[in-house]
Amino acid sequence: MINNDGFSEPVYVTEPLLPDLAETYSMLEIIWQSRQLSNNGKMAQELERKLAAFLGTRYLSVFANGTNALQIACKTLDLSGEVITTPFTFAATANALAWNHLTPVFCDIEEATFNIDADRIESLITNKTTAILPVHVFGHPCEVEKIDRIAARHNLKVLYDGAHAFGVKIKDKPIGAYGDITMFSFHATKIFHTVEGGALIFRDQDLQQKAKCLRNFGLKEDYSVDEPGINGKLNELQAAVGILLLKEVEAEITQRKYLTNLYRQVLVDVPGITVSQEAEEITANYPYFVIRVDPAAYGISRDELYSRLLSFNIFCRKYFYPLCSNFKCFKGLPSSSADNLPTANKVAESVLALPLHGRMSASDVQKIGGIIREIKIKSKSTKFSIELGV
Ligand code: T4K
Repeated sequence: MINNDGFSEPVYVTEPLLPDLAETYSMLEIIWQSRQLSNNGKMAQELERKLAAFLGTRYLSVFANGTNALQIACKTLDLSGEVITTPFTFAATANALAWNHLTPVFCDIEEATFNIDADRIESLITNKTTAILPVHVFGHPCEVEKIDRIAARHNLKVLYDGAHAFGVKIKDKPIGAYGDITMFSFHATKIFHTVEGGALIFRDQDLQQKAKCLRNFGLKEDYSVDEPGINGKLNELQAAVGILLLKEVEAEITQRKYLTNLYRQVLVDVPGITVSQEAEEITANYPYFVIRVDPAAYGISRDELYSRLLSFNIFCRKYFYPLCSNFKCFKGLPSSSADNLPTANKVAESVLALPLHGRMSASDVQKIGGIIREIKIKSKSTKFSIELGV
């Protein structure tokens, strides 16, 4: 039994946006009649056209998932040796490099945005460096102009991991307009999704043609293969989900913006809790609501808050803890040392993503904020105790 003040049903960090079921059946009927289930069928092509228009680009292709899209992007850009990236990201970013036999070189992050610290990138460049792989963490744009200038000076490629950045703009310029390639994830937990899926936006048509060939085993028109590719195709059923959800995504972002601002209001004066503020000149997409917990001022640690919230049926996520640089497979790298990454290590110990999705109501957010405030008040007493009512 849960505390009376908690939720009777679990509240998860996110919940997927779902297409209208009747419309989904209609799309399935079209697919059933065509019997084309995969291999760049009509639904996948229509989704690509619609997404290109929505995201303001000419060169967009869809893939089986975001990780697979990143792996294909590395091959498309002919990367080798070392790639400078951030440790404060989902495992997929560094893993995609490792799967291409590339060495991630971890760069520290900015405390304010959680993004790669562009001012530290140049000191990590060696004669083995071929690219920079920054992540627009939680949809907040990196210092794209600075990064693109560094890349131009050192003749490096720039591959952006924009898994969280769907629809984000900088001064009305689409986020995919920067760098050589930008990846978006269409996983079910994202604001726009195709159940599993992803996309790449390319600087030019040549890169797009190469990636499309690699997505289909590397097969050329005569069915020969020059460069071994992989199976990275998005199937027709998933593309249909994407076509339907594209109509819903603006409403989803609007509701998330409303809830985000509400969270900010409810939590802004809770000692020890830091909330993000609206960034200037950015069209944001509100994929996550991430707070930072300062144990000295809040009374308990991030990990204790995470556990206490579970007892109220609130399931948060510690995005992104542990850092990629602290994973067993990357820990031995020289750039993984804690001395090289002081800010990233500090931030990873304090972040907590609270539930945020378009099916939540204002009262859900007020209730979660109220519980976090109440935990703080109770933690003032020397011996912390909350009546769990179990
Ligand atoms: N780069 C970055 C920066 C990324 O964040 C990601 C993925 C990638 C690259 C790779 O893109 P993909 O290859 O995934 O396209 C989730 C997602 O699986 C992952 O896509 C995402 N980032 C990451 C940040 O979050 P988990 O392990 O936290 O997901 P999970 O299963 O715990 O889901 C979170 C909550 O969502 C659950 O508590 C309940 C809810 N949920 C989840 C699913 C899958 C549902 O209600 N229904 C569902 O179907 O990784």
